[in-house]
Amino acid sequence: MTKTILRALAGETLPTPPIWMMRQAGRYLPEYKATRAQAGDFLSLCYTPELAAEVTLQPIRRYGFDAAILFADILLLPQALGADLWFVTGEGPRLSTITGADDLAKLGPVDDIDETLSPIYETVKILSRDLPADTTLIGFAGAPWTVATYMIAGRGTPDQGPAHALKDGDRATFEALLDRITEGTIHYLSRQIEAGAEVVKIFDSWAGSLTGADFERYAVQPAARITAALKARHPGVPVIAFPRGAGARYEGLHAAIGADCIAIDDGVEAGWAAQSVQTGGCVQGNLASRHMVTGGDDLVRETRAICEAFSDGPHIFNLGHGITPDADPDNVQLMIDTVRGG
Ligand code: 1CP
Repeated sequence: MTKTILRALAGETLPTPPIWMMRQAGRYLPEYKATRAQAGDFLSLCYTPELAAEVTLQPIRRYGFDAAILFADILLLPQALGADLWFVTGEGPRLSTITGADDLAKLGPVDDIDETLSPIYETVKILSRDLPADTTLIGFAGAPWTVATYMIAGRGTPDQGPAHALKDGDRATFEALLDRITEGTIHYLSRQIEAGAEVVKIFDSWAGSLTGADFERYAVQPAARITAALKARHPGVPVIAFPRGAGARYEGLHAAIGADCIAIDDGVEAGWAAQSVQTGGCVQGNLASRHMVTGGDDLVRETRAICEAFSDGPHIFNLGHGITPDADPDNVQLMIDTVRGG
């Protein structure tokens, strides 16, 4: 096994951590904006395999990252399950809402999702053919809780209020929705693996708003169920889990989820994470995305500090969350040079 990302995920401590970046294909890159304009709109970009593969490859060509992440979105699965989905330019995603059992009953079966999602599998196939031999291909999906927050509210929300309200007010409908998304995610990620994804990542961007027993029930357990099902069907394919905002609850998550790698945000200190999280397996993340905007000495110092903190165990260098559209592409190069050159 020569790919550095796969070696780190298998638990190897490497002298230089492999590197990729959340949202590495995105609006901070002029070449992304050009291809997106060619596609017309964001969803057409996602569903046109040649163009989705092209934007996935752009940051690999420019920077030589060790991994490429499939270009798609976590909200394509809800659309495949029958939700209406559209994107309002400058604002973000909009979906039909789920406020009770009647709305849930309108969703379609998991068996039908490939009718919508087959172009995504085609993108994966193109990428597994066209990526450089040493670049790892990562597939992904949203975690059930995070996907549910968008399906319930019909949009992104600062506090996930509508999802918490359904959970606390109509638990049966909420749990049935989570189950449907969990089953859909297992199917969707299995198909990505069959098409050529070598690693899969589960994005739980809003895990941090789950408190008490809800964190275990609705963040940990669904991720564990997805991971176990994938491991049964595709032994040897590593899983990265990203329960963003978990704080002290990051401790023990490798074992609780069964994941090969836990991605951590920038809300925890790297030294603490090395002691408390990395002891369970590979870690990834932690550099604040704002350094890609501000650059300079702070970026170099923080990048070195993270590499140093995680140098005694398996580590993949990454940001704590996605790069933002106002980032400077030169700062990304500075981060990479710092990781690779010291
Ligand atoms: O205008 C544009 O070009 C759209 C911006 C954009 C992009 C580039 C969206 C809309 N999605 C994406 C791609 C995307 N989304 C990827 C591709 C691969 C890569 O990382 O390079 C991935 C992995 C995602 C995942 C995703 N989508 C998450 C989880 C990760 C995270 O950032 O927390 C979430 C929450 C979404 C929903 C979504 N899609 C797009 C936006 C703007 C949002 C957030 C909406 C909100 O909460 O308000």
